Amino acid sequence: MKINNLKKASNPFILIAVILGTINLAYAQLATWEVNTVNAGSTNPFSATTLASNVMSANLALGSGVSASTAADTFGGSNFNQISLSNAITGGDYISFSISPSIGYSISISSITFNSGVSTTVTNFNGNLLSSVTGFTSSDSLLTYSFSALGASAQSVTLSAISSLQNVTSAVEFRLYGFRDTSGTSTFRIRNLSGNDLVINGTASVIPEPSTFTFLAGTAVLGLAAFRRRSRCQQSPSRDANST
Ligand SMILES: [Ca+2]
Repeated sequence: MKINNLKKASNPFILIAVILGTINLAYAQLATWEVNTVNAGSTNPFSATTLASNVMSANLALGSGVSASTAADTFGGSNFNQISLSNAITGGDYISFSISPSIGYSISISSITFNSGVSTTVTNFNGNLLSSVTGFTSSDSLLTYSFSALGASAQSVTLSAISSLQNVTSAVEFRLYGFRDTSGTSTFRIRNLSGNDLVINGTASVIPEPSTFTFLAGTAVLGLAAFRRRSRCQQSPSRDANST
C-alpha cells in the first residue's frame, strides 16, 4: 500500500465516514401508485402499489371537501370549485398522499413525480403541492402549476434541498390542492398514463442506535490519538537531524 493510502486508512475522520456510509442506505422509489384500473369511488384510501424496503405504509386519499369520483383509471374527486389556494385550503380541496417509515428507519425524500388532470377543461386550473412538515398555508407551496387542457403535463418537484423532508422518522403527508381561476365546478385527479402515475423518490436508512454513536465517538478518540502519535513519529527524525 502506498504511503498516501496508509495515511488515509489511519485518518479517523475518513474511517468514521466509511462506517456511516455503510449504515443501510437504500436508494429507491419509496412508494409508487398506478391508477390504471382504479377509481377513488371504490378505492379510497388507495394503498401504494409498491413500497420500498423499510417503508411501513403509503396511502393516497381525498381531502374533506372533495367527493370521490368513480371515473375509471383515475384517483380524484369533484368539488374543486374554489378560486384561490387559501380558499382551497380552508375548504379541504386536496388529494392527499402520505408515507411512513418503518420503526427504526428514517426516510429522506428527494423528489415526487405525478400525472394529474381534470374531467372538463377550464382556463386555468391550478395545482399546488404542500406538505405537513413544511406547512399547509398558502405561502408554503413546494410546487405550483397551471394548465388549461384535460391533462396537465407530468409534474416533478425536487425536494432534496428541503432539510425538513430529510431523515424524517414519522409519517409525512403531502396535499395536492386544486383550484380554478374562475368560478365553476371541477373534478381534479391523478390520471393514468404509461407507467406509474405518482412516485415518491428517496432513501430509507436505519436510525443508528445510541451504542453506534458511542462506538463512533470511541473510534474517533482512539483514531485521533493514533493519528497524532504517528505524526509526532514522522516529525522526530528531522528534529534529531537538526540537533546534531
Ligand atoms: Ca399508469
